[in-house]
Amino acid sequence: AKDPIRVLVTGAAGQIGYALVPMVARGVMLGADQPVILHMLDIPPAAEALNGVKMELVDAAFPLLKGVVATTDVVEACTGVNVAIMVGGFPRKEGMERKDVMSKNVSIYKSQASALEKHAAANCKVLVVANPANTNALILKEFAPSIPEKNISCLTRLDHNRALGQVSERLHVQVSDVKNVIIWGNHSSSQYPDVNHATVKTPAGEKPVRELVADDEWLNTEFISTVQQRGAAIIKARKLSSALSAASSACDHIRDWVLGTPEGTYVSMGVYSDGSYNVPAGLIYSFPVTCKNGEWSIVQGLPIDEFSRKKLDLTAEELSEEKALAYSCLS
Ligand code: NAX
Repeated sequence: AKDPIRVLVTGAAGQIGYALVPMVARGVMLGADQPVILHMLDIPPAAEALNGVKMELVDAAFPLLKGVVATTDVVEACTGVNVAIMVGGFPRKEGMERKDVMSKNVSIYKSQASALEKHAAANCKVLVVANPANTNALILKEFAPSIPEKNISCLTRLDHNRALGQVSERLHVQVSDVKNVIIWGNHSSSQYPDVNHATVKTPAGEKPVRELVADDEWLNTEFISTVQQRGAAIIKARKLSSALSAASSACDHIRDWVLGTPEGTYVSMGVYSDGSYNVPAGLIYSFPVTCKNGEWSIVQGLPIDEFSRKKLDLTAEELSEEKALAYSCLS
């Protein structure tokens, strides 16, 4: 039997945490034959609720779940973890300045970076979900210099999956037959959902999404804004932000990263830019990637038209501004 993998979920008493931990315990993230030990972190005001989640995990009698650590101590939470899903953060409340929210998250991600750096297993893979996800991941990277930058990422897979979902609804095809949409840039409304390289599996072979939709106007306007604004639409409908789809997408992100992407398929991940596609180096930016042997690589050589170029640059500018704001919170 395989040795258990230790998975940290921060913010585990929150709504994404509540959807995510049972998925991890059922093998949705790391495979149906992979035992796991869950480490759950939250802050003291949520300690009792966190313990309630632990009770439910025990009650669910998951065969793959070999242990549960539920704690408000960041060192205990980070010790020995192989995978860290950072869902905890400071939410933006009505009337709050962007800078105040940034400042709270910078201090959270700075201290959690240090704890991970000192106490996580070597080669721990980190996924930041909490907003501002790209910039929180960047702060984490800066304050955990001994964690390889290849091991730090942020979640844009939910946006990617939303784009697949929109194409599938529009064309009345199975979502599993749609692939290679791309989310470029920030996990915010400046992101660019790009279908220029996306295809659909049909009985006559793979066809470009642009050819099948045959409505460039829709693809260049409504499709993009629907994906960009989907988070807000969920809040309006549910009076709560996306949780099950965020949790499921976090599982997809880690599963593909650890176990690999299927041949010919790419997915979107927020990763440290090396300057590919003329995106400024030193930002955590969402790119198309493929994964093999536990490592992602950015898909190279995709042609970028003028329309796309502008959108890639716009979301990069927003990320540069966020980065500057985050750094101004440090001084
Ligand atoms: P909740 O407010 O339900 O849960 C957040 C939890 O984090 C709470 O239990 C809170 O006590 C805890 N927490 C706060 N500070 C902490 C700290 N320093 N250490 C550990 N835990 C801490 O929010 P939820 O709906 O679960 O969303 C969590 C985060 O995901 C938010 O930042 C949200 O904006 C972000 N999202 C990111 C998405 C993405 O695709 N990247 C999509 C979904 C979601 O909006």
